[in-house]
Amino acid sequence: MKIEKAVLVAGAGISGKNACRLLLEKGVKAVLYDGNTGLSEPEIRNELGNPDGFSVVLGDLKAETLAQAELCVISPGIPLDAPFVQLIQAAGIPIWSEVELAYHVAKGRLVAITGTNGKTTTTALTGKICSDWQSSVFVVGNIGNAYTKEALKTAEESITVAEVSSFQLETIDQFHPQVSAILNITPDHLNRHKTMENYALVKESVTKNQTAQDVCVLNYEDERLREFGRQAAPRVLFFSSKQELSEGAYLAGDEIFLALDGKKTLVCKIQDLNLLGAHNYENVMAAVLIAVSLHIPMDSIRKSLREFQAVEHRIEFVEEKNGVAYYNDSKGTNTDAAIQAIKAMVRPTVLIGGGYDKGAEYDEWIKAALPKTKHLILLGATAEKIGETAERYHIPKISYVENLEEAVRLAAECAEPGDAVLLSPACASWGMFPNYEVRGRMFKDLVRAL
Ligand code: UMA
Repeated sequence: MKIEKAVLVAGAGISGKNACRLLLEKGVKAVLYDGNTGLSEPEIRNELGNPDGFSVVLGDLKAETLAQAELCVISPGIPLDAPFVQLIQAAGIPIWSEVELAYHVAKGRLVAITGTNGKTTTTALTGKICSDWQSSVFVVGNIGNAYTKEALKTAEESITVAEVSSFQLETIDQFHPQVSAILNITPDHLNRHKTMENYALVKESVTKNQTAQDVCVLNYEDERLREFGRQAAPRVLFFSSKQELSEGAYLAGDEIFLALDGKKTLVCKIQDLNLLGAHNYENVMAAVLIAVSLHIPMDSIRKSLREFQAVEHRIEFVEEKNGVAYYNDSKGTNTDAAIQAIKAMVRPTVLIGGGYDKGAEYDEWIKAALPKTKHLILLGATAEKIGETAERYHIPKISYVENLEEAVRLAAECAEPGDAVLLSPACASWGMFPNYEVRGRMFKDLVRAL
């Protein structure tokens, strides 16, 4: 990376601040820009240790700031059609994703996991399998730990396991994982990517620099990915939760098998895992295929699989109160994830949903919820739209509340012993909460305080 002028880093969140730290450590000047004038410049400077060669610009992006920059590193939350991004593009300044910047300085092997759902669980599980096997492992990306925070700590023997979102992939250039995985592609973030085709192409671009020496793990049951696998450049390894494959990983009854190079191996029984639901067995199969591609021995993989616990906010059991089981699925931020969560419920369920409006349709989710949901409690910007859909499908009871406190109170009042209460919003938390983690933790606190 040869930079003579400065790098303009857009977005002063986790990605932007860590990108600046990395640049400054490499002796490159950084200008951190954020549209939010409510942020405090001295606070940001302090947080970064008041370094030389660093400035902060808030509010409007001016021509003199643009003139200082020869590269822009963009945070994933910033859409490329934001007016200030158009100015950067018009000035001919190349735009790199924050993960692209990290990739340029990182060493060792890179695993990049994407897909609409399951990527956090698969990334966490793959990270555990890798770190149980060797010491230098970094788990980064959309999971909440910026890749730029860890990239300079990596060495030739390191493995970096990155969860990458479509937002992060939109502006990659040379980003080149040795092993990639696309777990599934179902509608999400369509307000940003506009069409399903665009969204799918962005996800598939995780393989764009891969060659025949690399591996891409794909879901055989996703028709688009099955087709994509036929013409992808890297070696493709499929997994299937529905049928036996001659090459790849598959679920048969309650057993997961690996078929590779003409040899069939029993990986584990689903009873050996601490994970619930068919989608989780897919995540396990993806992690196993990634791990064998990294030449981690099966005995070590098996031990890690047995020890792994579900990630926070993903169909996470909170507590049983008065015979009612409470589950936190705050990470169910789209309808597909929420469908998996309601399908995993084995009791009559009081379902809490609604949140930020990403322009989704709720029919499929409500249809999946119908057999189990006795009461639907809605909040947030999408409450009314979901409510209208739920009425069309005759969900037995629908209530509207102002906030999560009220939702938990009402759920506790109407749930009976033997029921479940599930927070699985099918929507992002934005608008009411800074992120799904804050929403999930608040839900757990409210449940524990009942
Ligand atoms: N901003 C602007 N102008 C804009 C939009 C945003 O200046 O038009 C500024 C905001 O004022 C704010 C900053 O950008 O100060 C925030 O940047 P960001 O939204 O990219 O947030 P980060 O803190 O950098 O977190 C990002 C990811 N966030 C998003 O993609 C929205 C985190 O994923 C990720 O964990 C983190 O980088 C580290 O890699 C979160 C997420 O919600 C969990 N991801 C989406 C999802 O999983 O569905 C994709």
